[in-house]
Amino acid sequence: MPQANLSRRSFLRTSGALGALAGAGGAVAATDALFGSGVPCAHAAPDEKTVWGHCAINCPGRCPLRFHVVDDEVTWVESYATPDAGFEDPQPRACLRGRTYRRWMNGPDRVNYPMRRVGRRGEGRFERVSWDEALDAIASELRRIIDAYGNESVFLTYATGVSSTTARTLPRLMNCLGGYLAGYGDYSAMQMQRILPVVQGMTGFYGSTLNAAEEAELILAFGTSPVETRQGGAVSHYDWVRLREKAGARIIYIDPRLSDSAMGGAGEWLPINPGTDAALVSAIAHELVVGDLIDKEFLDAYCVGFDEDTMPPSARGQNRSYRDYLMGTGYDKVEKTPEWAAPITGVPAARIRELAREVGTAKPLFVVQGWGPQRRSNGEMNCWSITMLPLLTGQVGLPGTNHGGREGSFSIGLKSIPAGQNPVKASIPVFLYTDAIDHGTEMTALNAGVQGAPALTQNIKCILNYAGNCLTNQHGNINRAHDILADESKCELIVVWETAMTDSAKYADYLLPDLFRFEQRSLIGTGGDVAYLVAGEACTTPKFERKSLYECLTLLARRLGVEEAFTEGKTESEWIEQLYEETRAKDAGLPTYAEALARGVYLRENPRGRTIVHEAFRADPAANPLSTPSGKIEIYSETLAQIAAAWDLGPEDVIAPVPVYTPGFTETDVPTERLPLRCSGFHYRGRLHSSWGGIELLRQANPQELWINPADAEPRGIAAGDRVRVANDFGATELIAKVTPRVVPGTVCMAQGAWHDADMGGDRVDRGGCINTITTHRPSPLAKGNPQHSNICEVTKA
Ligand SMILES: Nc1nc2c(c(=O)[nH]1)N[C@H]1C(S)=C(S)[C@@H](COP(=O)(O)OP(=O)(O)OC[C@H]3O[C@@H](n4cnc5c(=O)[nH]c(N)nc54)[C@H](O)[C@@H]3O)O[C@H]1N2
Ligand SMILES: Nc1nc2c(c(=O)[nH]1)N[C@H]1C(S)=C(S)[C@@H](COP(=O)(O)OP(=O)(O)OC[C@H]3O[C@@H](n4cnc5c(=O)[nH]c(N)nc54)[C@H](O)[C@@H]3O)O[C@H]1N2
Ligand code: SF4
Ligand SMILES: [Mo]
Repeated sequence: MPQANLSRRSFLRTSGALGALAGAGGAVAATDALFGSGVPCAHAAPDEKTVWGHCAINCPGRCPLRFHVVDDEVTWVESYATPDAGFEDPQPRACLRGRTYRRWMNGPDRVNYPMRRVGRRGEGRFERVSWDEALDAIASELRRIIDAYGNESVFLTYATGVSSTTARTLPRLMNCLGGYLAGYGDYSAMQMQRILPVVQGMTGFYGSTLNAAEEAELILAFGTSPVETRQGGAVSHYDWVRLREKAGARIIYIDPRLSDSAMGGAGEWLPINPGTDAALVSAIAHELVVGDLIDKEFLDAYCVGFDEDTMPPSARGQNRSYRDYLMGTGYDKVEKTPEWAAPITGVPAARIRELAREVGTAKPLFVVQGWGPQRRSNGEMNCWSITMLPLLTGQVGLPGTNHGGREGSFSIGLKSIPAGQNPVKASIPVFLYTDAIDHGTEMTALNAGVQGAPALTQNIKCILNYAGNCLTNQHGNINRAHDILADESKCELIVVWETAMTDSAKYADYLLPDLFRFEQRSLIGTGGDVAYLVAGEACTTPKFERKSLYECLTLLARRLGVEEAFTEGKTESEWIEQLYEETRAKDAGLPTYAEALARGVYLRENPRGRTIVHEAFRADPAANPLSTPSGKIEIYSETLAQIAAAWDLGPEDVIAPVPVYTPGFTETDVPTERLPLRCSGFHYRGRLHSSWGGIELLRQANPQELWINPADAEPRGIAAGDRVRVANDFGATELIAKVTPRVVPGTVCMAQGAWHDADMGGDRVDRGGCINTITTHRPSPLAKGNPQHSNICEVTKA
C-alpha cells in the first residue's frame, strides 16, 4: 500500500503543515504539526468514510480515535498512526480500551432511552419513558426541591467519564437556576493537592516534566506506574518509556507491588509495606543527617523549619523542628533509625542505610511520586514526607531534579464553557457527599472541611450525576452508600446521565441516555512533554433516543425558564467554535478552527523543552518567592499547626506541622489477628476505573485478580486461580487469586474499578471483585480525601 510508506516527515512537507520544520541530516524538530484527515488512511475501504473523534475518559491520554464508518455505522476504530516517523514522534495512539469502543457503543449495557425507575433504588428496574415525560418530571422535581430546601440542597457528584471543552454544562445550568452545592477537590489526588500548595506554594502541585529526569543520576519513583496509569497518547507513558530508554539514571520503584512499569525495563523494585513511605523517608533522612549528607546551605536559604536555625518565631526553642523529629528530641521522642523503620516498612535496615548513601550522593536526584502513596488514611503526611528527600539534598530547581511530587506536563490551554457564578458559597470536600445527604447540617468548616461558609444549612436532597460511577462503585464503602442512597426520604431526586447501565445508574430515579463525545462534535487538549489537541466530529448520527448533554440541558432549561441564559442563543457547535477562537486569540500559533476540524489532530512540542519545578525560585528566591506564608518551602508549617489546633479531629487524624510517619486509621491500616492482611488498591490497565468494566473481551484479557504472596496464600490453602473471598467489617467481595511474589507478604493487592455485583437485598457479598465493598468512607484528616488504598482484611477460599 503506497500510503503505508509515506513517512510523516514527507507528509508534513506535502500537506503544508503549520510551524517550522528545521531538518538537518534526518533529524527533524517540529514545534507544530497538523495531522488528521490529511493523513491518508492505509486501510480504508472505498465505501468507508473516516471520522476523527477523541476518547473523553479521565485518562490523561484523551487519544485521537479514527472511526471507520459505512452506512452510518462504525465498522472499526483505529487511532493516530504514522507508519514511518523518521524522527522522534510522540505518537498519540489509543490503547486497546479506546480501540474496543465499538463493543461499548453497541453493547448490551448501553443506555438507549430515557428511563424512570420502577424498582427500589439500586435494584436496576426501570421503565422506558419519553424525553418529554422525563424532562417534565425532572424539571418539576428540581423546582420543588429548590423551592423547599434551597439551592444548597442540590449536589453535582464527582464524575469523570467525560472531558471536553463543553463537558461542564451542568454547573452552568445550575448557576442559571441559583446555584448548587459544589464539591471541591477530587478522588484522584486530594491529599497531595491539599498539602503541597500549603508547604511548597501553588507552583508546587505539579513538578518537572519527565524529560527533565534525563539528566538525573538517580530516579526514585514512589507509588507510580506510568505504564499502567498513563496509557496511550503522547502523555507520560510515552515520556516514561523514552526516559527509560535514554536515561543513564538508575530508576528505583518504591511500591508494595512489582508494577508493570518496574517490570521488564531498566529498574529496580524496592518492595515496601503500603502506607509506610514516611517511615522509610524518615530513616533515610536520619541517615543523611548522621552521615552529614544534607545540603544545609540550601535548607537555610530556601526552607523553613529543618532545624532550629530557621524555625518561625512561634515555634522556636520548643524542639519542634524536622531535625528534632528525626533525632528523637521532638514530635514523638523516637529516633528514626533504620532499625526503627525496618519492621514498619519491611525494608531491611542495611538497605535503608545503603539507600541513604545513594540518595545523599546522587546528583542530580529526581524524586517523583504518583498518587498511590497519598490515596490513604495518612495520605497527606505520607506524600509530604516523600518531598523531604530532594529538599534535604538540595536537589530542587536545578537541571535533572523534581520536588518530590508528581511530574508536570505541557498542554495547550483550551478554554472551557464558562460555568458562571455560583451564588451558593458553601462547598464540601467532594468525597463527603454521602455524609452531606445523611447529616449535612452537622457538617462544619472545623469537623468536615466545609469551605465558603462555617457550616452547611441543608442536607443534600438532589443529586445530578453526569458520567460518573461514584454513587456506589467508585465511592468508599458501597454498603453504607447503598443504605444512604436507597432511603428515598433522604435524597429525594437522583438523575444520572450514562452510556452504560452501571451500578450507580441503578440508583437513578431518571436515567438519561447520553451520546459519547465522538458521537457529537467535541474538542479536547492534553499532553506530556508534547501537547496535542483533537477536534472531533460525530462519527454517526445519534442512534436510538440518545441525546447530547447540551441538547438535553437546553430542553431542561426551557422548562425551567432559563434557556436564554443557559445557551446565550448558541448551539454547542457555536460554543465550541467560540471557545476555540478565544483560545486562538491568545495563541496565534494554533491552526484556524476550520483547519483544526478538517485535520483532527494537532501537536505541539513544549517550546521550553522541559520544565523544572521551582527553577525561578532556586535562581533568585528573593525575586521569586513562593506563595507560602514565608515565601519559602516550609518543612515546618505554621498554617498546619494552626489548622491542627483549630479543627475538630479524631484521635488518629494526624495533621502535624512537620512531615511525620503516622500509621493511619486503626480500622483501615493496622492489621489485627482477625483482619491480618492489608489490601492495597491500584489503577488497572484493563479498565479506566469502572469504564470498560462491562466489556467481556477486555475482562478476559485483564482478569480481576487478588495479588497474594505465596507466604500468605499457602497457610490459607490458596492456589493460583482459586476463587477467594476478601472480607472486613465493611463488606465482602470475591475474585480470583493470583499467587505471586510480585506483592509484599502481609499485603494483598486488588485493582480498583471492577463492576460491583451483589444482591443488595440479600447477602450483599460482591461477586464482581469490586474493592469498594471493603473500603471506608472516613476521610483523611486534612484534605478530607478518599483513603481508598487503605484497607485491612482477611482472605479465605470462597
Ligand atoms: N489504566 C488506567 N489508567 C488510569 C486510571 C485507570 O483506572 N486505569 N485512572 C486514571 C486516574 S483518574 C488517576 S487519578 C490516575 C491514578 O494514578 P495513581 O494514583 O498514581 O495510580 P495508583 O495505581 O492508584 O497508584 C500508583 C502505584 O502506587 C502504589 N501504591 C499504593 N499505595 C502505596 C503506598 O502507600 N506507597 C507506595 N510507595 N506505593 C503505593 C500502587 O501499588 C500503584 O502501583 O490514573 C489514571 N490512569
Ligand atoms: N477503591 C478505589 N476507588 C476509587 C479509586 C481508587 O484508587 N480506589 N480511584 C478514584 C479515582 S482517582 C477516580 S478519578 C474515581 C473515578 O470514578 P468515576 O468518575 O466514577 O469513573 P468511572 O468509573 O470511569 O466512571 C465514569 C462513568 O462515565 C460513563 N461514561 C463514559 N463516557 C460517557 C459519556 O460520554 N457520557 C456519559 N454520560 N457517561 C459516560 C461510564 O459509563 C462510567 O460509568 O474513582 C475513584 N475510586
Ligand atoms: S483509555 Fe486512555 S489511553 Fe486508552 S484510548 Fe482512552 S485516553 Fe487513550
Ligand atoms: Mo482519578
